[in-house]
Amino acid sequence: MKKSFFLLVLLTACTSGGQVVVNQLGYYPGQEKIAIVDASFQGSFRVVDHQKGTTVFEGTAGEVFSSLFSDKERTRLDFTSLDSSGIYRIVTEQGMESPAFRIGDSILAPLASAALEAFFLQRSTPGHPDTVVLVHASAASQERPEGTIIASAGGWYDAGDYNKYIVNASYTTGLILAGYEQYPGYALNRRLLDEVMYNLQWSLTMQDPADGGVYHKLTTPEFEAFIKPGACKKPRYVVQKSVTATLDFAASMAQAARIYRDIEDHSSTAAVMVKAAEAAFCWALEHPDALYNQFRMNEQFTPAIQTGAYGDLSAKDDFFWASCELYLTTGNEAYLDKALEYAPEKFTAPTWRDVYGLGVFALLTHNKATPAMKEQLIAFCDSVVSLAGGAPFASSYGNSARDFYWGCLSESCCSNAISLLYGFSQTGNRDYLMQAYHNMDYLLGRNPTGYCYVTGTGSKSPQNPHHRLAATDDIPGPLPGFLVGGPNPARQDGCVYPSDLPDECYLDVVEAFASNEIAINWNATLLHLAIALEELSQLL
Ligand code: 9MR
Repeated sequence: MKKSFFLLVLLTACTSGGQVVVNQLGYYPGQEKIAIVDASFQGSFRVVDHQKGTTVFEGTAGEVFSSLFSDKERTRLDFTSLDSSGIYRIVTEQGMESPAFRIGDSILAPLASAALEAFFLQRSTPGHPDTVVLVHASAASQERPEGTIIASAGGWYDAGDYNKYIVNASYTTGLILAGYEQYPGYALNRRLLDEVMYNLQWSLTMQDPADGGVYHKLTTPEFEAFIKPGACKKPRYVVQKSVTATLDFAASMAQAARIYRDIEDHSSTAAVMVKAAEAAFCWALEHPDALYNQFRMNEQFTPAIQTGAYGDLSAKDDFFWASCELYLTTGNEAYLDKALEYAPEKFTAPTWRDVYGLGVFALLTHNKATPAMKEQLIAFCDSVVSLAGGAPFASSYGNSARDFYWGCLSESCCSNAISLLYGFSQTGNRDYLMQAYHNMDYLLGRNPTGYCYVTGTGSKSPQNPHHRLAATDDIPGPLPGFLVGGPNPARQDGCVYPSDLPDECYLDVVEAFASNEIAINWNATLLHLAIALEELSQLL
């Protein structure tokens, strides 16, 4: 009794709290390999063969870092020099253990293919055939008065809901195809192109052939309940054409036309796409102020539309992205002039709301970026890398309370890492490369909650995402390959969360749409990043 009391005191003196978190998928042999003890800890640790229990590496705890927004401390365990392939776990002197993880090649290949197949699972057919879609009053035109029936079949559901939104869909295909252009050697690229084409075919139906404008979204007035797709009865509408949807459509169609014109079975669609893109751009030039404002729309038209708004206060970034893609595809210098007119003043990692980065990526890939754009990207990468020095989880992401908001794991953690890799391709700066891997480590388990935030992956991953398809398919567990939104202290869902700390404000229940939804744009960042890191692992 006395002895165990003494042991307990000793243990508490050396550490408080106590999980050891790792990237649950593992590490490439040449990668920096860090595990984190979720407490202040001094002492030794071992990496052991997961099955045999034999020790393959011994080390001592590294630096202890304090969180900048909580009173928590975390300790680094560095085992970078272990580079032999195998399945391992970490055991500390006091007996704390990490989940099992792998060291070896092709670590992220299964993640990339799961993230790709997640798009297949999100297909809206046959659940919603969308052969009978009504033109909403806000979208009525002479040729298509209110109530006109159009067909708008295909396309992926946006997220946990069953609607289809052009702004987000265009960002999604744009970022995936940017990855295709940047990493042409990826083994599943043909599959990727076919899957992306499925969504692009739907996007084409969202353009009004009479004037080139593009409907902002295809939606029910309110979100459907958590019912099977085939059981949904609410009418579906196309609503108001918007300048952001039209420009994002123009950008993604121009980009796709450039890529698919050389791909067997798709070249005829590519010809249609470039025309659609140019017509859309013309419409946008004539309607630069047609921003989507759902609140104002609902004051004028019925039925009121309450689903995701994807509203935006500015279309400048959308003008930029569309001009860049149209220039690269057509070679028409007038588009280059437009791109320069709307060029950003600083680099920002791309999100559905801010697509400047997608234009910059396209220009970089085709060696057409201006020196200023390159400098801005490098300044961005340097500032991201500078955050990693004292980072409790050895990642540039997650060190500020502001890193946590709706969709943050995609919009910040993944999107920053993708941008770092464009910086790496421009400069060869290996700090950028290494930090991109560290962001992926954060995403896949080396973080405060210990969750690997991708469904069906790792040893502790979301089981109950806010995902109507998964929740109603009569099969226990989630659909695999989906990144969830991540910790979000704003908690717009009103759920009771286990912690108030920004980086622990994550809840794995179906109702928690503010932290536990899935979405195609978030998966696009996951897919692009997983492919990039898998392809670049040859350089480690
Ligand atoms: O990703 C969007 C996020 O940036 C917004 O803060 C949030 C609230 O407007 O909406 C998110 O997008 C949702 C969309 O509006 C509807 N489908 C589900 C999307 C993911 O939550």
